[in-house]
Amino acid sequence: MSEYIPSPSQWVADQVELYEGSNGTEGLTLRDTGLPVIIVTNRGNKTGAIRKTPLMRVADGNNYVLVASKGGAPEHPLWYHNLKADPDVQIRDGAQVFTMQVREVDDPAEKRRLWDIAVAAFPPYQEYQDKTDRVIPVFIAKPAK
Ligand code: F42
Repeated sequence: MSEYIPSPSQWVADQVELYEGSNGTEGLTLRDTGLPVIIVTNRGNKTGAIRKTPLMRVADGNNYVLVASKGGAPEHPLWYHNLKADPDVQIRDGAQVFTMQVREVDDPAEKRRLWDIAVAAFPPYQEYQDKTDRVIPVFIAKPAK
């Protein structure tokens, strides 16, 4: 078992601790938005450590859409590089935990469809895209075979 290294961002680490510590019964939403969050558990591509990243819950059937927005920051979040290097993840959605595999969505039509679903679930994603020069990456997570 690898070491788990919490996020250096305190509010993020706090959300993970509450969410996971309660087995997905508390800390389920982003601050006061009331909008649901999932927790992605993955491996760091340099440290090999376990990382846990809360993201907005964007569902497409049994799949999840992961949006690497980082609040519209100029650079991709580090978890983007982690998922590119190792696509095997666990996703906690409330009390349920799924073993999943992620893939970055490159196809323009597929990306447009998933982007629209993401913005419907969390409208600020569009503001984040509008304020940054980078194209925000999107992953699709599917149940592992
Ligand atoms: N971020 C999003 O991008 N999209 C969302 O939908 C989203 C929703 C959300 C909801 C609730 C919440 O609490 C947070 C939310 N966030 C969302 C923020 C998200 O959880 C991340 O904190 C944010 O995207 C920044 O990701 P980051 O991976 O850049 O995090 C930094 C702060 C971080 O953890 N840095 C670590 C550190 O020690 O500096 C390094 C982490 C790391 O992965 N290291 C790798 C390793 O090997 O261990 C090496 C990575 C490399 O390639 O260098």
